[in-house]
This record gives sequence, C-alpha cells and structure tokens, in this order.
Amino acid sequence: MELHPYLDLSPAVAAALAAGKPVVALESTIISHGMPYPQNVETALAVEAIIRENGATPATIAVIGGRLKAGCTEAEIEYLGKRGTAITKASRRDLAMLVARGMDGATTVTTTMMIAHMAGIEIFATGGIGGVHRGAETTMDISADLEELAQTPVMVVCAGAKSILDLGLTLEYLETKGVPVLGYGTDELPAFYTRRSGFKVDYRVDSPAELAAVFRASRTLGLRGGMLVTNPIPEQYSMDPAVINAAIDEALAQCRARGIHGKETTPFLLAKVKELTGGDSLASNIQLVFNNARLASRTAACLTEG
Ligand code: PSU
Ligand code: MN
Repeated sequence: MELHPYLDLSPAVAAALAAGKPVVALESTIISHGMPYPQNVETALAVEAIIRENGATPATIAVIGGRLKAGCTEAEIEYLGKRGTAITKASRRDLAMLVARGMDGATTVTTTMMIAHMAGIEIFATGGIGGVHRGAETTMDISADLEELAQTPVMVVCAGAKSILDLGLTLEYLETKGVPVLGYGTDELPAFYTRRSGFKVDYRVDSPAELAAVFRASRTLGLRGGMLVTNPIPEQYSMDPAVINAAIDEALAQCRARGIHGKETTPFLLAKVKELTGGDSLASNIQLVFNNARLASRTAACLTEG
C-alpha cells in the first residue's frame, strides 16, 4: 500500500494492517487536554492493554515532530501526557502548519479520524465527541468533529456527548450531514456520564457483528462519511444526573463570565466539571473509555472477518 508521505505506522500497526487483523485507533487530545497527569498516561496505556486483551492492535494517534503517527510508543504517550496542554490541540485547520513546522499535536476526534483513514484504520474508540455548543445560535461554536464525521469513513465509538453541549442541536446537525447515530443496546443517546439524555438515536444496534455490517454497507454504498456509535457508560459507573448537571451548569456560567471561547472552551469546561465533582467524574470518564475500547475491539474483529 502506498502510504502518505507524512504518515508513520508503528511496526505493530503496520503488521496488523498488512495481515488484515483488527486495529483500533485512539485519540491523543484526551491524553494532553482531557485528563490530568499521571492519570492521563495510566489511562492511555490501560486502554491499549484492553484492546490487546480483546484481540486487536491499538493505534494511539498523534502528531510528533511534524510526523503523523498511527501507533505511538509508550515513551510518546508519556511525553504527550506529561507536556499536557503545552501540546497543540490539533484540529483539521492545524494539521498543515504542524507538519510544515515539524511541531507536535494532540489529535482531536477530527484529526484522529483523518489520520486513521490515511492509515487504513476503520474504527476508533474515544470518550466523547465535540458537537454543537449551547448558545451556538449566537457564538457559532460547532465542533469540527461533526464535519469530519460527515466526510471521513471511520466508525467512532463514544459514550455519547456531554451536556456541556446542546445535545438536541448536535443530533440535528448530524442528521443534516447524513451521519448515522447508532445506540449500542439503547434507543436513547447516552449523555457521557449518564446513560440517558431524553433524545432518541437513529437506530438501536445490539451486537458488534451488526455494527460491522452497517459500516460495511456504508462503505460498499460509497457513502463518504463516518458513523457514530454511542455506547452508554456501564450502570455501576454512571453518575447522579442532578450532581453532574449542576456541575455542568456552573462550569458553563464560569466559562461565559471569563469570556472563554474558541478551542479553549471544551478543555476549560471538561477541567471545570472535573474540579467541581472531585474525582468522581474522572473515574467515570476512565471507565467509559475502557468500555468503548472493548466494544470497538470486538467490532474491529467483525470488520476484518467480513
Ligand atoms: N469531549 C469530551 N472529552 C474530550 C473531548 C471532547 O468529553 O476529550 C475532546 C475530543 O478530542 C474532541 C475535542 O474531539 O475535545 C472537541 O473539541 P472542540 O469542542 O473544540 O471541537
Ligand atoms: Mn469549538
């Protein structure tokens, strides 16, 4: 396969792809901007271990020294986690600059999908995606993640979206862009920390085999975009909706009061919610990522069988 000149596959990822074995992509913004050190590195390494236990090869994606990495080493993951927010949060608009200047970047859902697709990886596990922010009717703050889902054929397994976003408008946007939203074992869009949001997904799917079949059909139909799989947080780790929603409201109020905007908004809200709920939200966050990694690994296995 002719590889992109800026792309480096790790030896393990290259071997798995060449042999037609399952590979699961992972993002790095969650490491550098989404969790504090050292939990970020511990979680990233534990997620990789879970993917291996489930028979797939993990490919943590990042930009290091201007190279697009599909498969980071343990040392690279440690570096991304330790440098934290000093690493550029890299969305689609940042990629060319990071490559041209030989810089580092922590990839969001957007750039992880882009690099996964360049590498030939079809499935990606994360925690939550970006979406339409509350108040977007005046701020126009809509995550580039939604546009990427519309144009890049990668299946993204997440735990829904946090209600720091306007979940109803996020679903409307995905509908406009033709992105299927599938609920794994549920009819309802999960709200990241909680299993329910009150909004319906497009379809409920109950097995990794069917997830794989839908994705395969999309590719065979020649549809351009990706697919969103929303996997509810396991019951025992889900949070009390009253507690988490109060923290989110407070975080949003502080965000507005400080005039935070642009790419700083999501990391600010995530950090503030974590601070307001103590360690509880971080523990839930880690568990839902593990849960998504298991589902993505099993689905990746079905994708390679077909
Ligand atoms: N939502 C989360 N956790 C995260 C993110 C979003 O619950 O870590 C990160 C992801 O990398 C996502 C990005 O792609 O934030 C979206 O940022 P923005 O809203 O600026 O597009
Ligand atoms: Mn934004």
